[in-house]
Amino acid sequence: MGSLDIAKKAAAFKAVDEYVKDNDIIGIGSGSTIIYAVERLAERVEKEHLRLVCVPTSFQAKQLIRQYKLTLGELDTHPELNCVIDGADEVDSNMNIIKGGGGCLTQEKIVASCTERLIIIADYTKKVSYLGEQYTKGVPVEVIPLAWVPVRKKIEKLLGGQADLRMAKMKAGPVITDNGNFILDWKFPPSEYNWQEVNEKLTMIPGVVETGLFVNMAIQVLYGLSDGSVQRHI
Ligand code: ABF
Repeated sequence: MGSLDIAKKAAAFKAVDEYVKDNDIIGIGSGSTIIYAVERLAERVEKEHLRLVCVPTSFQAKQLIRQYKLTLGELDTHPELNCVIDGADEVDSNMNIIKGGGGCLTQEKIVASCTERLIIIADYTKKVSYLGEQYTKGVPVEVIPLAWVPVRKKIEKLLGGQADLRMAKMKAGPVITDNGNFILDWKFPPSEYNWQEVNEKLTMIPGVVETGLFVNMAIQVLYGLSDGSVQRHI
């Protein structure tokens, strides 16, 4: 196993061991790190006979829950979650987070809003002092398809930078989210941002569904290191 995977697994296992208990309703994030969390949940269910309900944040998460034979729940029946475990693309020193590199930002944010305990799991490369330091793809913004051009123009006029339509591999067409929408990746100019304000400005634009900026949402970020140890954000 490579050092990145050792780090992802360490963070994921730690989160499940520390934050999950019997009878919990757990939100399951998306991405590659979350796969290790689901693996650990399944191990604990088998060994400790935990009774858990898992609420997915994406099609991928739903498939994982099924694959590992965990109990699948939904927000209709479980609108309050004991905790949500999810990954991230980048986390700054104030725990402002960019998510949505994998395209699942809207459902991830909805599910995260249904708990008081959003726990982010990430490998050590995701920890930065300011957003944009390492992750150069920008802030993902999910948009209603018919609005993508006006939304792009408005973002660029309001905030500067460049908002690019995310394309599928081989430029086969735009990436379509689980909700049937497009994604603009807003490459923001270097500046000192108030990310809460930026998020509000973006979400006020008609046609914007949600952004990948998670501000004041996570209560903890666990960073896995290459030696298998885990560093806490706070
Ligand atoms: C999801 O998966 C996303 O919000 C984020 O874009 C990505 C992180 O993936 P990984 O765990 O593979 O780095 O959590």
